[in-house]
Amino acid sequence: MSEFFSTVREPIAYEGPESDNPLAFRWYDADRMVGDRTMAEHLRMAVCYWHSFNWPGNDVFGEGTFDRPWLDPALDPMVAARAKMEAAFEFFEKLRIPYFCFHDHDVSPPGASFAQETANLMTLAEEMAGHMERTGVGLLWGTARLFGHPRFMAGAATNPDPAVFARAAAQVKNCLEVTHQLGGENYVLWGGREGYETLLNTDLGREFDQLGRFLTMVVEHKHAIGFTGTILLEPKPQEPTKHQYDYDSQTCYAFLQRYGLENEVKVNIEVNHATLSGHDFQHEIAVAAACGILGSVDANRGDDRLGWDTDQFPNSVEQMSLAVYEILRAGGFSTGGFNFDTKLRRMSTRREDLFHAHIGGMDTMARSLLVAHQMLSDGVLESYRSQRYQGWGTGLGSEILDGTGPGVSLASLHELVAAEELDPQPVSGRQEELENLVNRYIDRVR
Ligand code: XUL
Ligand code: CO
Repeated sequence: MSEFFSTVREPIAYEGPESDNPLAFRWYDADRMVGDRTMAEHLRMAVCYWHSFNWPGNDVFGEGTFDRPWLDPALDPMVAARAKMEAAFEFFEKLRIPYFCFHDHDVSPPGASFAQETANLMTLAEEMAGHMERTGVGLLWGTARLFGHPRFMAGAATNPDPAVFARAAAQVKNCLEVTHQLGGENYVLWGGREGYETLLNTDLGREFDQLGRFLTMVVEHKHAIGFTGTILLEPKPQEPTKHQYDYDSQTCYAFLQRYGLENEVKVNIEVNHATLSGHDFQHEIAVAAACGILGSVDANRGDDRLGWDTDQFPNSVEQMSLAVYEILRAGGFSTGGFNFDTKLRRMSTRREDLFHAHIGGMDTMARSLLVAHQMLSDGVLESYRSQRYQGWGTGLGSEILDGTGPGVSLASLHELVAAEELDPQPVSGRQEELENLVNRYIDRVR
């Protein structure tokens, strides 16, 4: 096999925070124990196939800028797919990343017919299994590309034409089965074009039911084939459609409850999607955790001044520490992990830039893990929180929650307030003190 990333001779190693080697980890030390798990086990990081290997670096105004020879349209598509796969696994191995994620069409050309599409995917999945076996890299999740082809322009499951729904269902069946064969730990459904452009031509209620039916069929098929991974919805508020139905974690939870799927499906929260929906990333994690649907994360970031999905590599330890804190507080990942759903900038044209980008992202996650773990194990924030809510554990608080004593009704509470002249005094929320505390942890952690 000829090397594609030939300027990176050795697998990336941990050298510690003092290292100036740009091709070394300063924080990510895979086997270091953090509490009861290693860093690798906590973070379960993955490279995404699409932005890293299947995107030429084009944008709406300009052509591809990256050196990705397998994307040459003159090549036989199966030959190109194999070259791409070789380069991808060389990258995974040299980066020492434990997982990757893919869309069916990232790894396999769709072909001229559905039969061809299916045959290509089955052939290439088998070859991918060989690469996985050889390198020890696992599959965090698979997903089907239900938004690129013109047939999906008005949605896949939410399309006005049931034949498009059927075609999408067939594609998901293939991809779910391949994910299962490859030992994938999750299966993701990002609602690519499940949304609308204008209400003038859209029947919202009908489209909700179509989406509910589709997801129910996915869950039924998961059980039929014995797939034990998690099915994940990926919330996003807009882009490509003006309004996407899986707007944010809370919207997804309401949708899952409506169709009786809240115990079957969780969410894959993406940082940049969270910020596009007007929330902090940390908020999205906390909502999902509170609803019991926290599944996995697409780790990237947006740009404060741009209102679209820039998918940049994460580099804010503060942002990630707060989110990892919420994840650890909820018990950590089970089947989920951190997938780098991230794009290089178009000017990062050296092959090696893909390494620098991922090393920075992995170090950001590792350092954030150390901060979050230390904050959680010291219990400082938790003791503030429990002190703040202590009134709800006993006496009046528990009577209100249980509907007993004076907590039975509005009328009984009215009686209590009138009889005792209840006049609770404001208590400081101590926000700035807590923010300073987080910064102290970021400064001190090693
Ligand atoms: C799109 C996005 C996708 C999903 C997988 O914004 O995040 O890459 O993660 O389809
Ligand atoms: Co994503």
